[in-house]
Amino acid sequence: MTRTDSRALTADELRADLTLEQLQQLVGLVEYDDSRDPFPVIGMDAICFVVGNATQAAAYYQLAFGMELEAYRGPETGHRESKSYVLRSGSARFVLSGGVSPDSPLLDHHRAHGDGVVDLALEVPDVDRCIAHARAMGARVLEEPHDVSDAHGTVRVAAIATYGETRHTLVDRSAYDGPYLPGYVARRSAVDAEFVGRARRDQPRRLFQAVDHCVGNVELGRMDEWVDFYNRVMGFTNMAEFIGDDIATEYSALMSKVVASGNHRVKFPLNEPAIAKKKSQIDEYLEYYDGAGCQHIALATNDIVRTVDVMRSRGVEFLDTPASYYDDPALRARIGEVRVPIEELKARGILVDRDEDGYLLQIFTKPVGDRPTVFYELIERHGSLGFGKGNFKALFEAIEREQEARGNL
Ligand code: TYF
Ligand code: FE
Repeated sequence: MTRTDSRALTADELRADLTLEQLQQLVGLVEYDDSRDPFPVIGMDAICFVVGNATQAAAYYQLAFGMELEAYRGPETGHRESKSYVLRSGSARFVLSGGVSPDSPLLDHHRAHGDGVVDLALEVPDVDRCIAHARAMGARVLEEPHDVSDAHGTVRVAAIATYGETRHTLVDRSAYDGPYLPGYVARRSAVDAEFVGRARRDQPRRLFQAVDHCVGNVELGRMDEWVDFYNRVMGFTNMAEFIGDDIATEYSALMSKVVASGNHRVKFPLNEPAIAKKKSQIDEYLEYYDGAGCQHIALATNDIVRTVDVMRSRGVEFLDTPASYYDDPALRARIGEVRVPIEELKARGILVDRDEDGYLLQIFTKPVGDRPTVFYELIERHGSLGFGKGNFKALFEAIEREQEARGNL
């Protein structure tokens, strides 16, 4: 069956106010035949972080990123070991966890890696089918399929290992209508509505609507192994965009390939360091994260200008782009007309790229934690299914200026 019907929407998107057309435009979905997919994926279920202080991180993501608190689990709900806050913006869900009891394993994770992504959880229609395929293809199964239930219903979950200490939890929540997962309680934002993108039309709009892609950094020479893992174990296909040897040695100091789930709802670029003139930004990440891990999360917005202005006004720092980027006649000619006057983009450092399918606007934050590891991208797509290939040079130069300021270049 070829489909782009409502079954392709996650349970959360069905509840949110996004149409399928809006989502297709935002994250670039394709039509595909799910009966031939050995590992059907509906979409991202959650991005789960371990942080040093989940209570304060939850406030940061509400105040600066305009996310809404929707669920909680912690000592007050009978879970004495750790605290977890579940935040939402459109279909994007973040879960922030921190250790409470001194023997919490989350504290060991944090000691090694600092704030980081532990789980790129996927919503799937059939957990058992995915795990059977993954196991047959040699995946490391971290959690066998099992049911978790409460008065709101039953969720079936399992987990497989990916790069570093990162995992993919697989979630079938089709028989559940409670807050996040059984064991969590509903909890609303106490912060002023001014800061939080409410779902109601008479309140301020949210700052982003979906997760566009999640990037992994892996060790030198291991990118192809992980591409192969996503191909074999999870049935992901390779997307056209990649950074090969040629670009790597010229300026980027990294190599990159992109894999995507059958419906393209989930896109995972994978980077490895390249031996280039300068110390790779990927090596800097691997050193400070103490291994492979998630490097950046791209958030899809339909108004990047407003999102950047609001986030900046709330203290989020973005990489700056030199004026020369916008004054380059070759760039001007290539990008042509875009939704926003170029002066507006220049004033904010928003990058533009165009390919045969359309264009995209994008901008990158500086690392959001203490270590030079995890950062965010904001992306507004208008047809382009790429990742901003035309911006790699300007972007990597901006990243290297930061690396240099940290004394790591
Ligand atoms: O996700 C991407 O491929 C783009 C470009 O260290 C990129 O956002 C690639 C590597 C990197 C930063 C950005
Ligand atoms: Fe990206």
